[in-house]
Amino acid sequence: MTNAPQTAPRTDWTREEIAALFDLPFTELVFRAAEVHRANHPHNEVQLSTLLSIKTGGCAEDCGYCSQSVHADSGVKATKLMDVQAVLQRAAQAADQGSTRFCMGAAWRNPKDRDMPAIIEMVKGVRSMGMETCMTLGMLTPEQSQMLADAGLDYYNHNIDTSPERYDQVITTRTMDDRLETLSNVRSAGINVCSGGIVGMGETREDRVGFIHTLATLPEHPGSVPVNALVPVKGTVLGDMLADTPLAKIDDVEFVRTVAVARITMPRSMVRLSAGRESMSEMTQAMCFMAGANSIFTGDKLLTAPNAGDDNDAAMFARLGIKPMAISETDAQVEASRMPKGCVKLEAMG
Ligand code: SAM
Ligand code: DTB
Ligand code: SF4
Repeated sequence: MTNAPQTAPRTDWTREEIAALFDLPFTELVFRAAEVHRANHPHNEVQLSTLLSIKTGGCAEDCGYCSQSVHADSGVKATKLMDVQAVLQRAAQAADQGSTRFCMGAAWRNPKDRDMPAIIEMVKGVRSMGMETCMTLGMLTPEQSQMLADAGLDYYNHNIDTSPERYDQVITTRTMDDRLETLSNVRSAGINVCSGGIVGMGETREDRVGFIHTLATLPEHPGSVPVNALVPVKGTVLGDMLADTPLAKIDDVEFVRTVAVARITMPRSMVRLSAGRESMSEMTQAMCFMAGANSIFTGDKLLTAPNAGDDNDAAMFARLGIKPMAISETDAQVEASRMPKGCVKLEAMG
């Protein structure tokens, strides 16, 4: 970190202010984002999270980007909820590879009460390995949020995905307000919120402004903000739309701008360069790190889509001089206070 004063988070951003950030000359925007990043986070350090799909496919929701929806013709097979021991084995492998957060995702509209005991065992088991835990299971009731909080869940991922105006063109089986209600339930239970969305779904600049505005004006900024680049999957509404209209694709400069605006408006949050890195050039990823992205998903696979892979990431980190972030830094300070005594801090990726 630099000696520059840390930027106090503001939750009163206006759309005009956010639009004006997007409109800045590119190098000015990235420069400002880098300043905010350095004042609030260790620079040249990127946090590593690992994803595991604990229940794949067969989801009743109709999210237009998702390979796991029953409404898509993507060829993804539906599976049952994984066995707890199998999940813990995968978490141990991730810890060995230097990952500090283990994110477990289920293709559900919401978890059923009968699923909760296994889910809770997964949270407790992963925490006992000294990793941070994250789950993304769809909508949660206040009671389910409290059960997960009591089990020690560190983060809950629940994305708002796009602007309020565009939401019903992407998903019709739930509303943005449903999404915000779950975020409120999670926050009230004392779990850290992880919420972001997807860019490159054919949305307008105004939608990207609305997307960031919604996140940056939540009662508290999410601890983590995943910025996904759409992975266009054949057989999904949006994957097929983009294949037919390539001009609707987002360009790399606009993607980096979105990361930079997220960094400036939510200075203390971890901004995660999430899905879509597999087809992103190293230079675009480097620009995202410059613009304040400080977290990635590691490994060869996201939930169903390919990811960059540990070897490629280790080589990229070496070339860029980036170090994996230890668990004790930045937002992990919050969870560190909740870690069971005697937990060992993880060594960085070798
Ligand atoms: N079912 C839960 C839910 O929707 O909240 C959890 C899993 S869901 C796959 C998690 C997030 O992954 C979505 O909210 C979306 O932002 C992201 N995602 C899904 N498919 C994607 C794709 N093809 N490209 C980029 N991001 C995607
Ligand atoms: C998030 O924002 N991105 C991750 C995580 N949260 C769960 C998921 C990305 C999924 C990419 C498409 C797939 O693997 O199917
Ligand atoms: Fe289901 Fe989540 Fe995919 Fe939507 S994004 S279809 S809720 S798994």
